[in-house]
Amino acid sequence: MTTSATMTRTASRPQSPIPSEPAWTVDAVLALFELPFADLLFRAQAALRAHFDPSAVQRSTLLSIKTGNCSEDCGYCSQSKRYQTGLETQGLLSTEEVLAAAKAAKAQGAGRFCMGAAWRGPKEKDMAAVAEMVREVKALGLETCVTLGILKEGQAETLKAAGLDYYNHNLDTAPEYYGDVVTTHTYQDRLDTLQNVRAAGLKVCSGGIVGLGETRRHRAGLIAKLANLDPPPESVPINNLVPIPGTPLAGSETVDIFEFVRTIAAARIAMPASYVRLSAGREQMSESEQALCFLAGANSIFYGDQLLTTRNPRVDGDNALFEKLGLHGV
Ligand code: SAM
Ligand code: DTB
Ligand code: SF4
Repeated sequence: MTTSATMTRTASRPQSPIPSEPAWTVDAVLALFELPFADLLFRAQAALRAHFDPSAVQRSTLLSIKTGNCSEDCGYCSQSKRYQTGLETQGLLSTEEVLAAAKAAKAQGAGRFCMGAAWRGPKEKDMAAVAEMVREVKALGLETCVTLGILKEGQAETLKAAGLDYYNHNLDTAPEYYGDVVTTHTYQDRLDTLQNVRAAGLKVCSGGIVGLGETRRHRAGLIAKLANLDPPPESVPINNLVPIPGTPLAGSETVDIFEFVRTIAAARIAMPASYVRLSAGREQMSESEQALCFLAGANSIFYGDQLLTTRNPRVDGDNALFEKLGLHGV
């Protein structure tokens, strides 16, 4: 090929890449919500089966490594210092305390151990301690996840170097509703942290909450936003609000269980290759309601008697439910 031919070809290319259309519009996700329930669940099961063993459920155990006294004003959260929730606060746990909990989680069958801190974001002085926890939990043979809030430049890399697998940072709701839920940080802050996490080579865990007083369109907007991340999060926790007395959103209207199941199904269809986690709120659900969530494509749970500051179903109850449904934990 001659030089001039090469040059002609190069010159005919667009100067900058054409931005690709988002894969999912809010209207397209909304159309999923509006399908007849059986059609929606059928499509969700098909999406699950195209990518996963439909009987395998990923299990993560949570531990709050620093509890309460948080500067942020997230309107659903027991841990904000702005609300009188009666929560007992606790400074950063020692690595020994964390390791004891991680060993117990492993013995119960968890595959991943998730450590959560009630921070706006970690201070530099906290990073060495958290990195040590990650290193030692990883050495037990568990996958590691932390959720520490907004990360500054370089912090995601420090966590990656310590052996971190996943960083959890939820978008929580649609962009246009976020300001009704939190005012002390922005949606863009959340997106920037997810970008830092990705750039450091970590896997992303990001989802949201149903029951914050949002509309169906907001729920569709959250899912579209998550699905259009490039790539989508590997793990998508869908939380049902656990109402915390004393928080501004505690009195939000409860979302009907079928609407919650529809949210799970829409997440499964829009992000077919991601783990969709039936997250907070399981304690308030019957076995049949949880079974519907699994039929709708949920293939991950929080496993262990405690979430961060609230209760989760007991492990023996979960084991019995898995037995009845023919599910197996991974
Ligand atoms: N401070 C960090 C942050 O905000 O990212 C990490 C911990 S924060 C408690 C993690 C997530 O837990 C929130 O983004 C939210 O999705 C979920 N969450 C907190 N309180 C909840 C509640 N009462 N009901 C349901 N989900 C809740
Ligand atoms: C997520 O999406 N849910 C978890 C985890 N990521 C950190 C937290 C749920 C918290 C529920 C309320 C509580 O126990 O404080
Ligand atoms: Fe703090 Fe996280 Fe709770 Fe918001 S959700 S108040 S940042 S602990």
